[in-house]
Amino acid sequence: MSDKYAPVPEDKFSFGVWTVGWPAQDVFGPGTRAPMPAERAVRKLAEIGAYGVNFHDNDVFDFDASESDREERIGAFRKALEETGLKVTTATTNLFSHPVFKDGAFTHNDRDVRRLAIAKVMRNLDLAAELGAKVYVCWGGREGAESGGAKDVQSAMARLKEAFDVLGDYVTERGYDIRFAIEPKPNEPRGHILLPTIGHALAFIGRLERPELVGINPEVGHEEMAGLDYAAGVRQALWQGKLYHIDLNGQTGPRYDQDLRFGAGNVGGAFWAVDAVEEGIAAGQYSGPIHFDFKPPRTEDDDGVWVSAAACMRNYKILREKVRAFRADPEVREALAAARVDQLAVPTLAEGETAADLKDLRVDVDGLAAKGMAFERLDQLALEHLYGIR
Ligand SMILES: [Mn+2]
Repeated sequence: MSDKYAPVPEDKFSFGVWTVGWPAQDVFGPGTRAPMPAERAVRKLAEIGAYGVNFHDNDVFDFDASESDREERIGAFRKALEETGLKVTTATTNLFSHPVFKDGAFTHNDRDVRRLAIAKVMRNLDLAAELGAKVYVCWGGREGAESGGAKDVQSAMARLKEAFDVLGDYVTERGYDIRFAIEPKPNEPRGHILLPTIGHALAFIGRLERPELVGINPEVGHEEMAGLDYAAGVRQALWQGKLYHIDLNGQTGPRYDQDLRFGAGNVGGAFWAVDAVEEGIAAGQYSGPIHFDFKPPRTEDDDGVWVSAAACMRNYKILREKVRAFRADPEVREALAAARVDQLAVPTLAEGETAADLKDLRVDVDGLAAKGMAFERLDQLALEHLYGIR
């Protein structure tokens, strides 16, 4: 459709190959759709207007592919990329599907599995660099446990740090222009996952030998599964210079990982997510792709897959328009000022003041306490923009 919500390359919309390619198997039943080779995902995504893709090694070739099969599958993937002009914005490793990773990868209790995991990432980093990926996502899907005694968490953190340090050395020695983005998730498939939230991941990165090489890839649904505010997490990551990638999708509150198309589920959260991401882009703090990591529901056939993928991009552009209109609305600006939002940017102490200057502070406590914050008017304006009546 050629309308103002149709995707254009400047939007930098990208998708995981595994999103549209998911055959829709779940805990209660087998897949309802045919497996999709990576090259078909690339061609169809290009057709609906995407800019780029992210891929796991095993989205392209099987875990146990022979060398010749691996080369053949990569060749078909590369050919589709070249013919469509789709970019590889991002790459990642499947460290969770094969039974060998049942207890995780970098933090598996068995050292041999940990060594295998690091080697698997290094091999796909070579391919990622060759295909032009700038970000390497690390989702520790099975780095965790179901029970308290199963995992020595302090040792697990040390092994996680070791893995990121080794991988940081590897990309540096190879001269790859690649940075890592840790993707937090609180649970599923493990009962509890290490680095469960944006905050845990940001704190962990500070302990690494090359922290500048590692940021985060926050996912809407993963934060909302933990009852957290995605937009606030994105903004803290921006403030810390650590938003290296984003995974957008939809979620309805704390429950299983729904992976709905972006814009579905928590609609208000999606509005503020776009507001936060666009703020980062405008400030030059985020320049990565607008990436979608969702799953077309098991109810959908192949047509439904592409309807839901196109809807992710369309919903982002609809919400971006609404966010821009909200920010440009004179009444909103007035409401923001009335709510004293702008005053938070003013340092609490004046230049030259020290803590001592606050010792004998006198303020009008009763007056300040009595004054309303006027947030309801501000939020109603946001809702009216979102509801489409302003
Ligand atoms: Mn994700």
